[in-house]
Amino acid sequence: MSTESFSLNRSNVPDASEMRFGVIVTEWNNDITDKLLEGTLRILKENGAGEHAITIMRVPGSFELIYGCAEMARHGLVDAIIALGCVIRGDTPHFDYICSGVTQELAQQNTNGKIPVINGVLTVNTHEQAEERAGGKLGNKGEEYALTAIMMVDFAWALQK
Ligand code: DLZ
Repeated sequence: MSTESFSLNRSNVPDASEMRFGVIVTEWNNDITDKLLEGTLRILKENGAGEHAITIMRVPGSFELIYGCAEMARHGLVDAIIALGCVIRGDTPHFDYICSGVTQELAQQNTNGKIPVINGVLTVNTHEQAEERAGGKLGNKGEEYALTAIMMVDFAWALQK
């Protein structure tokens, strides 16, 4: 199944009114990441998250999401972090290094850290593919990242009961 035909079930989303979220957004490709942010905020708020419960911070590029997420988690003020970035393939191997570095490091943070870190980094071949996924014909992936964050906080809290 293509990932493009997959979507999360939106009918039974946990209440997010007591949840606190960190959203870290890259300046690189900010025409795309700002749209991902819009989608993320829309869904967090639609499901009850208050304005005051969402901390938004910016970092230069996707590589800096690693440090940003680790530091935000260390401060312990949020229940989940959503990392929003967009890496577009260029003419050099830089794309591969950034993508694998960010993916591995965010995975490590999920394994070793105390809160879920949602990988909201689009990795695409062209700017057009990014636009399609940031409010274009394939929807806004920021919405999926928000739903995922809510579901993972609910998961974590269910284990604490
Ligand atoms: C350097 C770079 C390049 C070429 N492309 C992107 C990109 O498409 N998306 C992105 O988020 N960041 C890019 N960067 C910047 C790196 O993520 C990082 O900011 C620098 O390598 C400095 O650590």
